[in-house]
Amino acid sequence: MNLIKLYGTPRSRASRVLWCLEEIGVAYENLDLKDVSDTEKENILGKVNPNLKVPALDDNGFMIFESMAINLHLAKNYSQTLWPTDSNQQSAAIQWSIWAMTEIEPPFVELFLQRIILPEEKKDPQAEKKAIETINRPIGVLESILGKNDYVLGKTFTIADLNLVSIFTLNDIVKITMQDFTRTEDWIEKCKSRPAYKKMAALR
Ligand SMILES: N[C@@H](CCC(=O)N[C@@H](CS)C(=O)NCC(=O)O)C(=O)O
Repeated sequence: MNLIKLYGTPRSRASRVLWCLEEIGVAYENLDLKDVSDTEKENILGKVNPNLKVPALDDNGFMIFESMAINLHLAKNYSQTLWPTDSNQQSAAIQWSIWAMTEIEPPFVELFLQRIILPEEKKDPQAEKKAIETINRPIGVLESILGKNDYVLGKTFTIADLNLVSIFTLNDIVKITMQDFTRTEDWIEKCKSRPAYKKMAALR
């Protein structure tokens, strides 16, 4: 029997994996771990991810952590559509997933700190300005790709879109202006209108 266990509350980066699992349609169990003690966390999560962070996945005894890596693993092993058949396209899916984590997520996290988390007296307008400048260039790169393609890798929705958009959902909270990036904005909305995304969003 297939036994996939996802560790992490839907109100965390585990939402990325929930979206992927819903796209694939495979049976899974979600262990929230929201209200567990540190000792319980160590005992339960520690066996899957010794970093004690979520998401983490137990795929029939194979333990894997890091949200993007988990999603690439799931797409590769369980989906005929999310994982491209062409080897170069597979590499491109990995490229965009790493790019999302390294070029897009950090400035969004900085903006989340500056705009949402920090108290007024700790806010740093320079850091906020820098984060916006930092993120605009890579979004421009995406904008030009989406001028040629419906989705990042071409005509169909793949794991590259899912991983990218799952990071762009941070903009639901930090709300940078997308006026120069209308194709990117439309693509984000198109991906978020998918039934699997909506199922995940309802779990949050
Ligand atoms: N790069 C990791 C980040 C994981 C991460 O920081 N997860 C947060 C929740 S969104 C967490 O587990 N925080 C708990 C902690 O830091 O103790 C990934 O994408 O999976």
